[in-house]
Amino acid sequence: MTWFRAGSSIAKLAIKRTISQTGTYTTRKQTLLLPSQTRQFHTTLFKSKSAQSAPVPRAVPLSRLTDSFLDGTSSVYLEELQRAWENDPQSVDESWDNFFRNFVGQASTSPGISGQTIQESMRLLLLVRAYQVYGHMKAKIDPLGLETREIPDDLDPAFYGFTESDLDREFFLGVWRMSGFLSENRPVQTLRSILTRLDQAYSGPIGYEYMHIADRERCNWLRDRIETPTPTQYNSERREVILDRLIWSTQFENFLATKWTAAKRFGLEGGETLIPGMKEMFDRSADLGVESIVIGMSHRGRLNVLGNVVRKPLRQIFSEFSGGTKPVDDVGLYTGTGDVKYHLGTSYDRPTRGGKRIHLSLVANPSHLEAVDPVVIGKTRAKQYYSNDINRTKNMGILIHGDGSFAGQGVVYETLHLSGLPNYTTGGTIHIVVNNQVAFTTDPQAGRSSQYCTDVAKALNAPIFHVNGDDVEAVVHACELAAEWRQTFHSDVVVDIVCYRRFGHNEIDEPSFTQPKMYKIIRNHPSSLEIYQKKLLESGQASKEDIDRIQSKVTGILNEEFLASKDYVPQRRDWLSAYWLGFKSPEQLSRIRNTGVKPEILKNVGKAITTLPETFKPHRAVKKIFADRLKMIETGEGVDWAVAEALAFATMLVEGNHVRLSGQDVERGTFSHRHSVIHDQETGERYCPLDHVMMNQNEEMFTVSNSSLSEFGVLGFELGYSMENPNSLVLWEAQFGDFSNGAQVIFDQFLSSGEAKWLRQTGLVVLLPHGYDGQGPEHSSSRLERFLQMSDDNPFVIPEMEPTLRNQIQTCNWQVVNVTTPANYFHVLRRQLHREFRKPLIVMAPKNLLRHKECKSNLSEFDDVQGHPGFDKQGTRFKRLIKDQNDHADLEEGIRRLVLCSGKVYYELDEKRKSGENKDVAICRVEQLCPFPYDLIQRELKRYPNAEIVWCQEEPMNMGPYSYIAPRLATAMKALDRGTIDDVKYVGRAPSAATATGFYTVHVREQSELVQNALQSETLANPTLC
Ligand SMILES: Cc1ncc(C[n+]2csc(CCOP(=O)(O)OP(=O)(O)O)c2C)c(N)n1
Ligand SMILES: [Mg+2]
Repeated sequence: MTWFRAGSSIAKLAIKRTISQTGTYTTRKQTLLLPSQTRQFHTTLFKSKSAQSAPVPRAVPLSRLTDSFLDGTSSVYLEELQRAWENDPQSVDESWDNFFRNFVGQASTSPGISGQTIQESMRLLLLVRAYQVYGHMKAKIDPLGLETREIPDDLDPAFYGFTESDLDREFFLGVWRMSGFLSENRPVQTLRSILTRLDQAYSGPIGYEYMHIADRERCNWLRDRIETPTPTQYNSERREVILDRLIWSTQFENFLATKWTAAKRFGLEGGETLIPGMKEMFDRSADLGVESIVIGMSHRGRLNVLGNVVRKPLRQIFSEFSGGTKPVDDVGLYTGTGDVKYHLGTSYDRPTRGGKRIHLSLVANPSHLEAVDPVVIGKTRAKQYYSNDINRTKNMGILIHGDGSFAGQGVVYETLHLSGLPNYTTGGTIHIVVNNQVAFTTDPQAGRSSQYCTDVAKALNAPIFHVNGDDVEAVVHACELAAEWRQTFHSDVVVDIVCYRRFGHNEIDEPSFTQPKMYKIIRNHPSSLEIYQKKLLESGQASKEDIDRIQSKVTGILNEEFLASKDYVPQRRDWLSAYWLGFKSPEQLSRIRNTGVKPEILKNVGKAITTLPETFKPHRAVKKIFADRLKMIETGEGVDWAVAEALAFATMLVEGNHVRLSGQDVERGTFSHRHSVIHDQETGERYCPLDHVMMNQNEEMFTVSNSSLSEFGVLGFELGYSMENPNSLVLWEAQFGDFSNGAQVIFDQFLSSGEAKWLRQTGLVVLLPHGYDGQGPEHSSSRLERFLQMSDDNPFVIPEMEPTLRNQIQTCNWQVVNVTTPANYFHVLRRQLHREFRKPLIVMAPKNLLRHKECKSNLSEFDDVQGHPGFDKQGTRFKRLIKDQNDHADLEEGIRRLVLCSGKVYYELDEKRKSGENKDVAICRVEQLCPFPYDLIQRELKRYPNAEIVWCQEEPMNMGPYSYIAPRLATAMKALDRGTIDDVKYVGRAPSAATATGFYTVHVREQSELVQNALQSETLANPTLC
C-alpha cells in the first residue's frame, strides 16, 4: 500500500510553512478563511511527514472511471442521471449539470474534474473514511485542553498525496451506497470544501466513534446525521430552554454550596451541562414514544439530577440536607436505617417540553460504583413485561457513569453483555458518562489502559459520542442523537461528556494535592454557563435582560423552597408503587396462609408439565424422565425435587403470577435434573412444558432462561426485575453456590440490606447448590455462614412466636433455608407469594438429593386437605422444622440425644441410625435457619427433656450454620432452663481455611466419621471434630 503515500515531502513542507503562518487553508492566489462557524472547529492542516516516494499518479479519462471505481449500482444510477440530464439539463442538480458538461466537454460554471485520477479518487475516499474512523481523535472534546493526543497521519491530506494546489480542484466523490458525504446528490466538490466539512462533522465539539459497528444501515443512519451540510443550529426558543436548564443546573450547586458549605454533596460543578443534556434526551425520548425511564447513577451530580431532572421536590432535598427527619408513616414506624442523601431513589411523573408526561424513577444505589447498573436494567425489563411493551420502546433504562468506574468496574461489562440477550434485553440502554477526567485522585493514565473510558462499549457495537462538556448545545445534540438511536435501533449507545471536576472529589477535598496542573487551569476556567451566556450575548441570540430574568427566577424559587424545607415533614411511604398497594410493612401483621393446592389442580397442572406433544422427539433419557414424572403425578407417590419445583411454578402461574428463573444452564439444570426446556433430537426445536399450563398462555409468563456466564450482572438484573411487581416469583440460581460470591456486592448492598436502607421490598429467590459430596473446595459450599451472619435477627431475644401475632419474618431482613424434602421446597417457594409482604429467600439447594431415593414426597404433602396422617392439622404448608420421622409422642423421656441438623446430612444420619442401635437418638431438621424457629425448637426441646443437645453439620466448624445456630439455640434452651451455650454440642468438621478437602477419600472418611460421632453411644465431648 506504499503507493498511497504520494506527494513529495518538499511540497508538503512548503505547505506546512504557509499554513502555520495563517492557520487556514491557503493557496498562492488567495487566503481563504473557513466559513464562519457558530462553534469552534479544528482546522485540518497538511502535516509534514517524510512520506516515501510513490509512483506519480497518472490521469485517467473520465470515460474509464467505470465499475472499477463505481460499484454496479452506482454506475446504473449515473447512467440514469445522465439520461435525465441529456433530456433536460434543468432536471438535475446544478452540480450534476456541471459534472456532465465537463464530462461531454461543454462549458460549465466550475473548473471540472477532468484531471482527477483513479488514484486520487481512491485516496480521497480513504481520507473521508479516515475521518469517519479517526476524526474523533482530532475533535475538540476536552474543555481543559489538557489532552495531548497524537493526530493520526490518516487525517492528513498530504498523507494521500494532496498538496496545496489541489485545494480548489473539484473532485468526484459521490454516488455510493452510503449516506453522508459519499451519497450526496452533488458529485463534485473542491478539496477545500470537503476538508472543511469533514472537520466540521468529525472534529468539532463532538467526536463520533461508530465505525466499529459492522452494520451498514446503522452506520449510514449515523453518517446521515453527522455529515450534514451545516452544523445543527437551535432556534431561539430552544436556546432559551437550554439556557434555562443550564442556569438551573448551575445555580442548584451554587445554592447548596453557599447554604451547606461543609457538606458532602459530590457536586456537578464542571459537568453542569449533564442536566440540560439529560432533559433534552428525555424530551426527545418522550417525543419518540418513551413513557417511562428507569435511571441508575452514582454520587456525582445525583442531587442535581434528583432535583432538576427527576423533579424530587427541592424542599425535600433541602430538608434531607439539613439532617432531615425520618419519614413519618401514617401506619407505623417503618423507616428502616435510612441512607445518606446522595443514595436515595425516588420516582415522579414529569411533563416534557413536547407537552407529554414521562415517568422517571431513579433507583436507590449503594456507594459501590456501577453495582446498580444491572438492577436498573432488570427493573426496566420487568416494566416492559408488565406494560406489554413488546417493542421495548415505551420503557427505557438510562445509566450515568463516572469515567473511572465505567472503565474499571467489571459489572459494567457484565451489564452491557446482557443487552442483546433475548431474555434480558431492554431494547437498548443509554449510557451517559460524566467524564470529569479524574477518579477521586487517580488520573486516567493510571486508571485505564484504553484510549477512552468508554472503550468497553465498543464490544457491544454501541456508537459512542464524545462531547465537549463546555459546549451545552453540543451536549444537547449528542443526547438527542442518543435518544433517536435508541428508539430507532433498540440497542445501547454511549454519550461521553468530557468535562472536569471544579472542586475536589467531594467538597472538603483538596484536589491540588494530586492534580496541581489540572487545577491551575480549572481555577481560571469559566463555567459552561458563563461560556454559553457569552456566546449568546456576543452573537446577539440573547440579551442581558433575558439572562437576568431567568437567573432571578431560579434564585427566587430556590430561596422559597429553602424556606419551605424547614417545615417539611415527609409523609408518604414511597416504597409503595402502584403494584405494591396493599402490601404490608413489618408493623402490619401479615396473615400466615396455607400453601397447599387442591388435589385436582395438582393433578391437572401435573399432567400439563409432564406431557410432551406427540410429535415431539425428545432424547431417550429425557423421554423416560418425563414418563417417570407422569407416573409420580398419576400415582401421587415419589414426587422428586424437579417435579416439586415445576408444580410450585405451575400452580403459581395458574394463580396468575409471573414466574421467571434465570442463571447459568438453568433450563436443563446444572445437575441435569430440571429439563424445563427440552430439545427435539431431530429438529432441534425447543419445548417448555411450563409454557403450556393454561390455554393460550403468554409465552413470557413463565420464563426460564440460561444466562450469560455472570453472577454479579445477572443476579443484579433479577433483583431489579423482582422489585417491580410483587406478583411474580423471580429466581436466580447459581451454577454451584460457591460461585455466588462473584455477586457479593448484590448480596451485601442490596439483597440483605436494601429494605432497611431504602424501604424497598423484594421476594427474590436465590438457589445456591450446596452440600458436601466430595467435589472439592469449590463445589461444596455456598458459604451458608455468610448469609446467616448477615441475618439481622437478634440471637439473644426470642420474638413473639404466637401464630396469630408472629411477625418474625416480616421484621427480619431475609430468610435462609436448607430444605430437605421436595414438598417443603414446593411450599417454601409458594410461601414467597402467599403473603402480604415480600422478603428475599436464600435457598441452600440440593445436589445429590435431587436423585436421592429417600428424598421424595407424596402428592398429599402438596395439597390443601387438612389432617393427613402425620401432618399437622393446619393443612400442608412450609415446615420450618421437620421433627423426627419416628413416631414420637409429645413427651419422649427415653431419648438420650437430640441431634439438630440442616440439609442433606440428615439423610446420612438417618441412614446410619436405621442401620444401628440408635433408637434413643432423635434427629430433627431445621429447615428454616433464619429467622430461627424458636417455637418449634422449643417444642422439640420439651419433647425430649432428657436429651443431650447436639448441632451436627457437614461444613467445617468456622463455616455452615454453627456460629449462627449456637447462640440462638442457647437462647431457646435458656428460656426453658435446659442449659447454656456450653450445652450446645458441636459435631462436625474441624475449622478449616478451605471449604472442603480436595481428596475424595478424605471426604468420605470425614463424612462417615461425623455421622458416626453424632450417633455414638458415649456422651459427646464438645466439640467433637473430625
Ligand atoms: C466499587 C467501588 N470502589 C471504590 C469506591 C470508592 N470511590 C468512590 S468515588 C471513587 C472515584 C470515582 O471516580 P469516577 O468513576 O471517575 O467518578 P467521579 O467521582 O469522578 O464522578 C472511588 C474510587 C466506590 N465507591 N465503589
Ligand atoms: Mg471521574
